[in-house]
Amino acid sequence: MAIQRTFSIIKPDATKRNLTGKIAAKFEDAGLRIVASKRIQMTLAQAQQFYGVHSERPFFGELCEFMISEPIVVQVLEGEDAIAKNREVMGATNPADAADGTIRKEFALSIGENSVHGSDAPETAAEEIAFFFSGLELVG
Ligand code: RTP
Ligand code: MG
Repeated sequence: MAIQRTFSIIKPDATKRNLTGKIAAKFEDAGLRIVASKRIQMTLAQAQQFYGVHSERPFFGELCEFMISEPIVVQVLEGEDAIAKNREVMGATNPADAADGTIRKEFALSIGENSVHGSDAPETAAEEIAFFFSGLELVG
């Protein structure tokens, strides 16, 4: 497997509870290098654009409001098979289904307030990285 980059968000429920460092440590412990990182607060328009793929889902409004409720930490993670590795470390969307040792099992509050986002494929990873970061901010 080649070296990949993926995009991660530490979500409002986690930043609010001061879990940024503990979650970042989970990525690093799994062999993912944090090659870019910044704390931001999204506007509603940005959240709606970022989650546009879910615009017809019943939870869309709630999800966008949640994502702008507190600052978030956006990161680019790099490593061998980074996309799959990150999703493994994150655990299942619903913390009730997440495996032991995963971020969502340990920290998530609910299926909505589930502490982290991670890209699901190379195409979405590239789009999501470009949505939040310029080339100058990515230091391998
Ligand atoms: P993510 O995109 O955030 O990495 O998570 P995922 O692939 O595991 O989940 P996805 O199906 O893409 O859903 C995106 C986010 O929407 C919220 N959600 N709420 N209330 C609900 O039933 C529900 N379902 C999904 C979660 O915050 C999920 O991460
Ligand atoms: Mg997803």
